[in-house]
Amino acid sequence: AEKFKIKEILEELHIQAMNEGSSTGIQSFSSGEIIQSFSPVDGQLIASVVASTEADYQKVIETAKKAFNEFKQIPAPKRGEIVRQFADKLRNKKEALGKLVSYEMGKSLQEGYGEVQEMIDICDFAVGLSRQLHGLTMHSERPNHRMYEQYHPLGIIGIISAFNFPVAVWSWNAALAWICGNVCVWKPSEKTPLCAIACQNIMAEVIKENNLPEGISSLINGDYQLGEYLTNDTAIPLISATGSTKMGKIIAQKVAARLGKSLLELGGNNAIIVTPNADLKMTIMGAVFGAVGTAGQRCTSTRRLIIHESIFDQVKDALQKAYQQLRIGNPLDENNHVGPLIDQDAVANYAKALSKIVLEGGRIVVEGGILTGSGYESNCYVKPAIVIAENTFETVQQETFAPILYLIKYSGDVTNAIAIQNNVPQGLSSSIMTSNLREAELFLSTNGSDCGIANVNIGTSGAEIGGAFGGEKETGGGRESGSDAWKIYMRRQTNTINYATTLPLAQGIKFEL
Ligand code: UN1
Repeated sequence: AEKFKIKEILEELHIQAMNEGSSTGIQSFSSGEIIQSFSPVDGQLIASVVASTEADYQKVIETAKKAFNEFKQIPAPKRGEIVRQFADKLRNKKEALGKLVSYEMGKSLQEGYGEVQEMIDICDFAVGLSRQLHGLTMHSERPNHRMYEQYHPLGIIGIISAFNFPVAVWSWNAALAWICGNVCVWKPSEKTPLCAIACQNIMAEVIKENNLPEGISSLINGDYQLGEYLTNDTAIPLISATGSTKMGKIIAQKVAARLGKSLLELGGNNAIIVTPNADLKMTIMGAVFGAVGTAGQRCTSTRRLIIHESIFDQVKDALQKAYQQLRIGNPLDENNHVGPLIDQDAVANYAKALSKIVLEGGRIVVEGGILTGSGYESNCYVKPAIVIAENTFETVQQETFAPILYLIKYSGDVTNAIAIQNNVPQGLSSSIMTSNLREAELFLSTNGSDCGIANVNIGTSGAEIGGAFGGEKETGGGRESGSDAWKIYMRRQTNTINYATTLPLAQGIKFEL
């Protein structure tokens, strides 16, 4: 394997982290506390970043306001051209940015590149969309009247993103927000500030090369306090936030209190139903990737397998075998399947969930544990675990961001499995493994999965950008990325035009002077 040189990668991405906590596209500044970014891969300090203060925040917002007044005048297809140029640069930087994602966040190199690919894909989608921000034309009930609707930009979009997808989730929001004529202020996770600086630097080049107003894309680094400035600020009409349900509930209430809009993408508790008609080879592949990919730190990670009793032991044995083959270690080494958790807090949460579920009556099938010694110096590496559990256990009802898979038995027909699948507070992703048409269609029907994502013969994670992404219940209800998710980044206006010489009223009301 080629040697990994972080210095060269930081250089290629123009990261001089110390003074780059805040950035308005051209200027970088910051005067707050120091955030140190440690790699969970080897525990090394990668770089330090100076966080933004409230004064820095105010400066960012003033710049963003000015930028919006200019940017909204640019025709949407021209804004699409800006996003096209951004995607071009991402294609050139895919390797460096993918490596930084992998090193700062800890996901496998393949998944790091995959995340950058997701950015490129959403940009392509947004470019096409920039010529398709369609509204409808309606027939007026009055003669010689025309009625139609149009979509206008909203303003400054606040984007709060999580550590687990440190670059892709921002780009789903930013690419759409930009083609819609908005400007963006990004508050990334304080666990992955360098990935954010790298993305901001790439977009800053596009801004400079096109002589666009600074402030189309801004970055503020720091802790939850900066997120609060955004959520409380009436200058921000839309907050798009990805993270825990706990965080989402706080944001939702704060934004609602000022009648702002929010787009929330929160916790999942995703299940695969395995019926007697499942293709077991596909099931094992889908379940193992879903449970241990990104070390179980995707909001779409597979947490639960709901297996029919007639094949329960067979599936369990096959999973045990598959887990024996998993290689845990440095995610930059492409021979490894499972990398580290993000930090030692995450390791503690993993350990807590495993000891609690045993007290609740869970039976360990594949033992977990924290890895130490050579190659595991960061103390962030854990063994993926499998536990036979009941859906009603408290631990099973909660999302633990770690590679723990719960096996749950069902009997009778698939309606029982669907009831178990829906019986959790979260509603993000779900899937069924079956080649039986009736089971599959029932699962997708109104009596089926209550999640925002429902798949057949595919695992719960790894959604494409073309569909709307998000979920119901405690997942927060937001939809981002594909389909018509762009509409939330715009305000809809209904226009009625009278080209008659009289003034007829709607509903046939007569009013004469
Ligand atoms: C997330 O974990 O926040 O469907 C996003 C997937 C990815 C996105 C996950 N495309 O797993």
